[in-house]
Amino acid sequence: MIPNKARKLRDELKAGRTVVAAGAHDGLSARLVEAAGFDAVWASSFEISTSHAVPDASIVTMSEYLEAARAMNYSVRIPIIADCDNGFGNSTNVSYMVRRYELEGIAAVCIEDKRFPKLNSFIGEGQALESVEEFCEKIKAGKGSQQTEEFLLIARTEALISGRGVDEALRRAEAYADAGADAVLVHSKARTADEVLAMLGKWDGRAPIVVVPTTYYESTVEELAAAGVQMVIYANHAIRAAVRAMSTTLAEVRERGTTASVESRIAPLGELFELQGMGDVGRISI
Ligand code: SPV
Ligand code: MG
Repeated sequence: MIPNKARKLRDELKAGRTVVAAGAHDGLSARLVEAAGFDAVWASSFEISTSHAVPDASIVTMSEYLEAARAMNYSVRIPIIADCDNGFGNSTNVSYMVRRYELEGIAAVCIEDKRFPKLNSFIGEGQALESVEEFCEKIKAGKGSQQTEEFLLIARTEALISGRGVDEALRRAEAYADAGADAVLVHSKARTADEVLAMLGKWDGRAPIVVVPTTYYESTVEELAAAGVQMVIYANHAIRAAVRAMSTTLAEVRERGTTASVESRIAPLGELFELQGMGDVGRISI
């Protein structure tokens, strides 16, 4: 039976559990996220852009993002939360986007209030945001377009990222929840969780709060959950680990003219066959 992943995600949030997700960019990385025991996969625009070797700057198209999310969804049983930048345009684009992602079995989409073309949140200062009204129209358009009641739309505010402060983040989060968002992602690039915790201290719980502790990495899931966070996303660690491992290995092989010194450090072929699911096709003999 095809699992209802959106229902699963929705039920976990409703039950008050803290969902822990990790970023991925393809079927393999999604499968590794699942194997490590995460509750959900974040189909990260940063990771998918990096995997195409292009900037995370609205360069990858919706079709390419969707194709990557489909590959992830096919390879795991846990829900996919698709990072959809700012919805690829206006309310009409968001409506179309929601229909396409939902049809492919993606559990949730996340749209952010930055203006198109967006830049990754860690680039520059004071990126331009859409008005609250404009962004609420997008949320309403997205929610009005979904065909099932389970599908989730997460609204992300970049108020803290763009230096507008906790009160503006709170004002936007409240408006987005009232416009129908199923959860609100409050992003921050501060070195500590202080501004996120300040915002949470004023939050009345009208929707679950999602955070991405890339820069405040000393905060644990336990601490964030105790402050009321309902979803923690480790957005980019898989691809950062992969880049370091790939470049170190390739440099060593090129320098030494043999793979002998790296063999014990890299995954054996059998492990990759397991990840492929080759066991379903034929006997693994390596
Ligand atoms: C992503 O993973 O693409 C995100 C999170 O949007 S961040 O890179 O922190 O903006
Ligand atoms: Mg992104």
